[in-house]
Parts: sequence; C-alpha cells; structure tokens
Amino acid sequence: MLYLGNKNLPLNLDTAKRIANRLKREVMLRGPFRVLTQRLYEAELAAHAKSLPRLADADMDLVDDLRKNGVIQRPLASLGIPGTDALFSAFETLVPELRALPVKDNNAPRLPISRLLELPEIYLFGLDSRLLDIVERYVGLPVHYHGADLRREVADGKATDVRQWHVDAEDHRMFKIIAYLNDVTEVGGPFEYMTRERTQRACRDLHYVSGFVTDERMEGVAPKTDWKMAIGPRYVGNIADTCAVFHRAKPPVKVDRYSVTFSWLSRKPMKTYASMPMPQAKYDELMNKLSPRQRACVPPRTPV
Ligand SMILES: O=C(O)CCC(=O)C(=O)O
Ligand SMILES: [Fe+2]
Repeated sequence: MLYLGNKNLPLNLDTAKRIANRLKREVMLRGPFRVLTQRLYEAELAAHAKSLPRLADADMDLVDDLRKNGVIQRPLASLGIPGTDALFSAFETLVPELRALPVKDNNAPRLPISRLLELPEIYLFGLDSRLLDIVERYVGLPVHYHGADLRREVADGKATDVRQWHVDAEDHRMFKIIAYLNDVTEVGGPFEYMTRERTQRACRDLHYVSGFVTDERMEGVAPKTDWKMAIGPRYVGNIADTCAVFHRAKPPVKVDRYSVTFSWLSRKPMKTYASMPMPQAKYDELMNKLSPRQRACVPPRTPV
C-alpha cells in the first residue's frame, strides 16, 4: 500500500519511486540484462546517427571536448545564444530575491517555480535551436529539455544531498549546464568532479551503481588530488555529463553559491526525471512561442 505525501510513514510515493528506479537500474546495469541494455542502447544510437543535426566546427569541438572530458567550462556568453543579455538581466532580478529569502532549516533554498516562470527568458534559453542541436549531437538521440533550476547553496559546510559524491542515475548520457550566478571560489561551493576515466576506476573499486558516497569512502579509492574543483566567475557555465562523472556541489563553507542548472536528457531515459511543474495556461503560453522542433523537445507537462 502506498501512502501519498506522508513523509512520516515508512513507504511514501517518493520512496517507492526511488526503490523502483534503483531496482530497474540494478537489473539493467548489473544483472543479466546488462549486455542486452547496452546492445539495445547502441542500436538506438546507430539508428539515430544519420538524423543527428550537423554542427558548425566550434560547436562540434565543444561536443568532442565534453565527450573526452565529461566536464568543460565556458563563459555562458561565449556560447553566443540569442537572448543571453535578457537572461543575465533576469538573473539580476532573481538573485537578490533568492538572497532575501529566509533560510530556515533548508540549506538549498529556491524561489517558487511560478516566480522563475514570470521571467520566461530563463526557461526559454534551454530551448534555443542551436543549443538543442549541440545537446542532441552529444546525447546521440532525440532529447527532452527539463528546464532551469535556480538555487542558492547556503555556506553551512554540511555535506547534505547533492553535496555528496554521486553519478546521476537518469540515463546513459545527460547534458547539464550548471552556471554560476556569483563568483565561486574553493570556499563558495564549486561544482566538484572527477574525470571520466577516474570515475570509471572509482566506480569499479567502490562496486558503485548509484547513490551517495561519503568523502571518507571516496578518499579510500580516489585521493583528493584527483578531485577537480570547477571554480569560476559569475556567468561561467560548467557543461557536464553528470551521468558519466562522479560529481557534487562541494559544501560551501564561507560564501553562499548561487547557480542555475539547465538539464537535457534523451526522450526515453532509464529513470524518470522531474520536469518543471507548470500550470496548463503557462505551459500553453510557452509552447506558443516555440517552433515544432523546439516543442518536440519539451516533455509532457508536469502538473503543479
Ligand atoms: O550543483 C552542483 O554543483 C551539482 C549538483 C548535481 O549533483 C547535479 O546537478 O547533478
Ligand atoms: Fe548530480
């Protein structure tokens, strides 16, 4: 029996979903179906290969860099996406609002999604057609855009939630841009990661499939000298395949971090991924601004 929404009961819907997702991943990636999962995935990639968008050389270099390293850093403005100036002005409006939010016991506060959607230039940035081409080329399959997540990481030094090492379990590949909205140094909660190759070795040594890994356990298989801190100025974007590398938001100790994460996945991910919930009217308003190709990249509406 499932008890919807009551966090005090032993099995609520979230827990059930988490367990189901974990089981699915265990079976697909570890059990007897591992080889089959891989073969099916490779067949899908091969079938879509001839339909992949063609990219300009500089964009193809970005894709190749990401494929090689798992994480690359670029100033957001250098991507040359139309609407970048409007995007930055929207951040200048929202960051002070996020700063003014009372923190209470939540060390990763967010503004209400309804407020974020009042400045649609943020959401729409992720649906720029050239950016979608880059993402599709990297993912190798048709993609869905899951929206923008604006948050503040409060400098309490606590290793909670995604401040612990993990590999995202959603799919074979994922494309994320984690853009800083303030200057981020070692003490301000940078995105921290390991290279693809280092991740594979650590996964083997930890027998890792999914979940969070403590610093102590990680240090046992990968010395801190192999942990890479993506420090950078405001409006730099960390472009990452978070399904391919160990990563986390390093717990900030002195300065709060403000960031926005844009996410894209294939249209048939291994794990369901929450999209930005929207009221029907807002969803329709946004859809009306889009081309058919852009619309195809928007997943079905998640109701509020
Ligand atoms: O915000 C960060 O630095 C990383 C959070 C994370 O785990 C993710 O975006 O997948
Ligand atoms: Fe993650």
